[in-house]
Amino acid sequence: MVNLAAKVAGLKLRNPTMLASGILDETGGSLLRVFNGGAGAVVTKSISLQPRAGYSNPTVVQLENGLINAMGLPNPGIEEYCGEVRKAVKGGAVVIGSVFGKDEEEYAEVARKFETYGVKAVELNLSCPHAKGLGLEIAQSAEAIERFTRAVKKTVKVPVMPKLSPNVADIASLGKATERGGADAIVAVNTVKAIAISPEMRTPILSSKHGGLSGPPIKPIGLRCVYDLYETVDIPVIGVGGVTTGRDAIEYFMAGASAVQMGTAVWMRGLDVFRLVCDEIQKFMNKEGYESVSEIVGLAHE
Ligand code: RRO
Repeated sequence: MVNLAAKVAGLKLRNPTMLASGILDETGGSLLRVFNGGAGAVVTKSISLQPRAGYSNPTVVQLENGLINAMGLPNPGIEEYCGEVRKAVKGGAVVIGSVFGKDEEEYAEVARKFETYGVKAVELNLSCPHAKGLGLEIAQSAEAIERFTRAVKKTVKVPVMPKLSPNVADIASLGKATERGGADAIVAVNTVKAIAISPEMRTPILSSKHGGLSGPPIKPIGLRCVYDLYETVDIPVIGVGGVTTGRDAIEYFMAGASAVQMGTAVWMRGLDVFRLVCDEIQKFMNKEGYESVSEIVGLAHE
């Protein structure tokens, strides 16, 4: 009998799939729909202390097999978002709050508020690929990653999970920095810095020019990051980047991920994707004679 239950950094999940931050996570209702659709946990939109308008359109480019986005971190601010989190928590969802800010005090304050609203963990977005001063600069600095992680760890009791960028020279050394800051798990990875050009307009399509690529084209990059982190850190890794099928999830588990997140896959396969992927994972495990996900984690390293 295959058991899909997973435990990541003390967080108990009915299955090892999560909704990635940035999609269908604006309201408590949509978070609940995704959770009731089969996700093991749902990660909120990235939220800051003050509201942010985000960029003007166009903010998303659809590719054949993926997306490039530059939303610009739009969010209503943590206090306004409170009702949405509480609604999802009250409805029974396992909610993880995604946090960003301009300095470590802001990260700590937003995380603290999320905790009082009932989230089971906080994800620190240290990795938005295109927002000046709010992501990539932090994502490339081991010193900043350690400092921001430590500030949040000192403030909340729930598990703290920094989300790292693939747009760096050596992700493993940044993983070590999260560990020194006291992180409970690492989420790897955010989107890959990219650009889309319109030949007719002779200009980049996104209003902010640069954006973040997600979906199947980045799976090998995400897998490499998880593989390298697993070799280097002693805390669990949660894999994100191009997971669309159960087979993709298995590849991430074997690279070293204890759970996976999906975002673009919801756009590709619909809300049922969590149930479908869980069924596909289960079928593979049955066929190969595995009984629990933890048996598979890191197998590609042996
Ligand atoms: O809002 C965004 O444009 C955005 C964020 Br916060 C992020 O972390 N990653 C991304 O691809 N887009």
